[in-house]
Amino acid sequence: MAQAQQKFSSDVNAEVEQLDALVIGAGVTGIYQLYGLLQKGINAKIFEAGSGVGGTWYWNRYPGARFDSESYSYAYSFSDELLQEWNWKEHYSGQPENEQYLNYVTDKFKLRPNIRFNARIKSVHFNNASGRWDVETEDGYRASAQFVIAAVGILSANNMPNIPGIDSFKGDSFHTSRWPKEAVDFTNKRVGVIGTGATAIQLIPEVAKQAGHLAVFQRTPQYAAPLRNALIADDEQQKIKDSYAETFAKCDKTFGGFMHDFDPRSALEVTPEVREAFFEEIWAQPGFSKWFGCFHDIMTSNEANELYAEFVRKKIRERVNDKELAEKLVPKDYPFGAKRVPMETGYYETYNRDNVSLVDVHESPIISITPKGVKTADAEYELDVIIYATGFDAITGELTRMDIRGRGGESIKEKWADGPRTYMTVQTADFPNLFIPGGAVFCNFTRCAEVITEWICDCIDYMRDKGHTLIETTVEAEDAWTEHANSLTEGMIFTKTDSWFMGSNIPGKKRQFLFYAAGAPAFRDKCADVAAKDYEGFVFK
Ligand code: N01
Repeated sequence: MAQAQQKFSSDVNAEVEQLDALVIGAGVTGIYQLYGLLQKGINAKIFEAGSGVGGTWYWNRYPGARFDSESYSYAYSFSDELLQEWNWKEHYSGQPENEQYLNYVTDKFKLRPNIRFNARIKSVHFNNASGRWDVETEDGYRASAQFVIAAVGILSANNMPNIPGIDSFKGDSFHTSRWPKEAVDFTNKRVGVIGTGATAIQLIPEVAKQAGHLAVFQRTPQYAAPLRNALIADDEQQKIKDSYAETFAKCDKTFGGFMHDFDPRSALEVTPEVREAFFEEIWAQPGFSKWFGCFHDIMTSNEANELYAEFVRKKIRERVNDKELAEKLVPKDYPFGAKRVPMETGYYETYNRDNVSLVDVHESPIISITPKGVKTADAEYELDVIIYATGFDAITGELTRMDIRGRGGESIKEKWADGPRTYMTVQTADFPNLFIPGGAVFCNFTRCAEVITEWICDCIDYMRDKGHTLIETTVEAEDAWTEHANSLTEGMIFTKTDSWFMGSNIPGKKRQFLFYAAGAPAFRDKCADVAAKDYEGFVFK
């Protein structure tokens, strides 16, 4: 570490690119962050590991990848012109169109010249002498920036399971989040998918249509709910465009920044008939209505939750012909909504196909990957292709895997060994001028990404006005916020099972709810309040 800083502080030459702000990542957050900074006349650039923009929508190009929230509630809201000229084709848009959209935004606002592609970050070190950040990419390109904005996303660092023999497999293997750009042909192939999270549940029906045989290795069944996607007809398109203001106003008011909000009634206060009719009503609606539109107390009361969980189990059983198989697909030992609810299109019917089988690896665990396929405790499954739909080291993973070192030389990984410590999710003490617009708020991603990126732009603008060069959260503010954030999840259903929400899908990671859970409106109010109080909780130099 000391060596790296010395190397930079002695470098007073033009080989090191000088920037006011360096944004890491050209995903949904980074693109809008760059736009905002350039609007304010700040000399800013994105360093992006991929060869194109899109972030999540660049990397996760597996068959079936799509939005689970409405295309028009996930879209950027900052430009009326953009809203009016972009035509979403589907209510829940697929990955190819999402990637096109983000490319369109990049070009419309002339951002591409300020993006350095194929620039995977090797190190980000605070230089005590210059008071700036020294950044180096894996191919040796170097930059010095006053501000670093780590727009690295929340589901970026992938989770490859540590299964013995994983490198010995002779066929093709893919992680869903590193899917190749060329289409993968599964015709006549024996394919295995490991995992049954939201990703696998989108992918499995698509692969099953093509594969010779598909074996799904399931450890934990899911409460998946029908997405009910549809093409957007011309008259609907106009209505969507005419009602953007209302759509975003609605999202601003809801707990999760979605178009759906919890019903204020308790599931326990209504009659069984009213309850069942309401469950049927939300189940028939598209998207997350079946989760965020339910009785509010399904997220806090075990009793209320169990009523809905049983309703969902019944819905799963109705769709699978083989009763024994249906039972394996029905979750029984954790509450509905404790894991992120996957949205599906024909997922359960896929198991009625002759070319699809389910391997219950809870019953008979995976022992190893062999040159021929997957070996479980009681059989070996010969495969041509293995797909790892095994998820992510979420929220903190990309930051802790990157070599980011603050004022004292400590890395984020070291500092967060016992869980993340931030103020407002956006800064961590001893890492001055480092902003994390990371989306660590339980929120429809773009809705809160806009809030925090705008807040960062305003903050930098404020600093320029006042002549400040350095901003840093205080340890006191960080301690108070971390304690407050951790206290919010007490009693919440999320804590009742293991998932990436809880960090417990990653061996050795501290088990705690990783999102700020006070709701999107409370987070937005906090941002506004802190700014109005001259950035209370931060100190400037
Ligand atoms: O990852 P996951 P994901 N042996 O962690 C299993 C977002 N997303 O990529 O549950 C066997 O949910 C693991 O099993 P278990 C969305 O927020 C968004 O599917 O740990 N199995 C689980 O089944 C989502 O929540 C969209 O027992 C192993 C699976 O792998 C998030 O991405 C679309 C294993 C991992 O599931 C992550 O979803 C899709 C092992 N060793 C996804 N290791 C949108 O709509 C892991 N598993 C925007």
